[in-house]
Amino acid sequence: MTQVIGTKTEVPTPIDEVVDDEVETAQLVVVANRLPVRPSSAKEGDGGWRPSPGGLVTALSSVLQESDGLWIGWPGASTDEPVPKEFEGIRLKSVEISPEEYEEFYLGFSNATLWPLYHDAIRAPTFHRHWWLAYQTVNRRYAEAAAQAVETNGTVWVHDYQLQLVPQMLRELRPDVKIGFFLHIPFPPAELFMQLPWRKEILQGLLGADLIGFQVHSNASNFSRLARRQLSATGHDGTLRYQGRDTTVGAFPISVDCDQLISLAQDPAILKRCDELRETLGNPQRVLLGCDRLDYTKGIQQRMKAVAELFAEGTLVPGKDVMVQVAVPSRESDSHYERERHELEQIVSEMNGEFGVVGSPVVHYLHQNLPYDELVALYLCGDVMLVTPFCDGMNLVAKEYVMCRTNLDGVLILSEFAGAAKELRGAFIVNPHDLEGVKEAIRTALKAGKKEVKSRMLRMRRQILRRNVFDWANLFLGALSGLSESPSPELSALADEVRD
Ligand code: GDG
Repeated sequence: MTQVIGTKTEVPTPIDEVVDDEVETAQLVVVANRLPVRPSSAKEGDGGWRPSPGGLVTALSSVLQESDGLWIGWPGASTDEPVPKEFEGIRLKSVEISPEEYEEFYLGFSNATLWPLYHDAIRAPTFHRHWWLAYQTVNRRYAEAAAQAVETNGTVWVHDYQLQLVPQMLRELRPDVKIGFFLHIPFPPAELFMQLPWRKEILQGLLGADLIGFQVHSNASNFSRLARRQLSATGHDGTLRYQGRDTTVGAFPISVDCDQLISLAQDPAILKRCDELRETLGNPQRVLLGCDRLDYTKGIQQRMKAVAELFAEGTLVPGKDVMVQVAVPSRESDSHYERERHELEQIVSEMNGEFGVVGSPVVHYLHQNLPYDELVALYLCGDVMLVTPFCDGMNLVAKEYVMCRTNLDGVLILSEFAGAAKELRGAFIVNPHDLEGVKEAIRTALKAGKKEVKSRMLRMRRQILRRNVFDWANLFLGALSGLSESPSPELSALADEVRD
């Protein structure tokens, strides 16, 4: 067996040198930064492993269980426990990342270079050559793990911005394999992407895939335009030709597990919990809700300022109206995130200081990761859901809220810069940078009659119900498997549907 970890392969390696007979192989391999399991927390106290939260795990778990597939990813830094070989019917293979690589590949290049650059440069991206070196090294490790694990003529589905070089690296090692790539976050326009010193390498890395999926059509167009301009790839937005190979590019908007959300939203225990929460909040007339990872892209501060001004002008009334904001801890060692938290907490405490009364704050702020049932109970409590990111690939919180509102009540205030805004036309769409506009949308939403609220909610629910997260995964994999013959009609139809 060739030892390939950490080396750069210039010449394609023959398949039989890459596939190790003793290594477990699968026809379908998913490669993502993280494994779909996490070590139990100290509170859970059983020292075992639990499924990682999130829609991606739900979506791909069922596909992998059905096909006896394998998931490759990093188990996380917080445990010495050996990773199980299999978890809930999915075979797992871990990729090790050293503490230095965690700093440079993950916190550095992934989260301080690519994340801000791909999110409209809301914070200035940082470029360091040693971070780029670590990004290449770690991407090569994932590519090699995939090359070893996938069966001849099998399929590998690579996920997200941390692993954009994997498709090309894997292609060099395993030219027989079908490779799909899905980007969960936005792909930026040329004006921003061109800042990246390694822009050509990233584009080449992605073009190693047979199919590249984006959340919305404009992201796919940004990519195609850049590939043509920077690499002289030919073709149109749907299919690009580069170095003698075709890559299909399209929009595959991710969705949620509708059945699960509907059933949780009707679960008597969760409904009871919603009543308890309302009571604990002082039985307000209206609950405004925000629920996000604490990230500077999510526009949380701006939204709180809008709500504060509505309290100040009297549209919202302390005691009658309350805001609940859940800010899930995220990337806490990054200084941008630390600052975001401090600034947000300052705003929350100012709001409570100014408008609250003893025993009845106007903002209930939780810097916690809640159990999913509790989150659903909050979705049921929220009369006005505020989702106001400055830039967001899709935003699943918006879709989850809508799917939970089985009574067809509740209004969604949604940023036009979330991918979800392309589909959820029944929301009150806002520009989150326009504070007056956000305030006006909240005023209008609060005044909306029952009939309007119901018709908007119905419209959004119908849209989401057309394609759940399993359809998303199956559409992507179906399009990937059909590529050798002709472009899939589903792919063309989907691309037309989500075209801006
Ligand atoms: C990236 C892209 C894209 C939230 N709070 C809690 C909790 N959550 C869950 C929600 C939802 C998920 O986290 C957040 O998903 P989003 O889509 O809103 O945002 P990102 O984390 O930034 O995700 C995004 C997504 O990938 C998928 O492609 O939509 O644009 O940025 O599912 O339910 N879950 C629990 N407790 C919480 O307190 N258990």
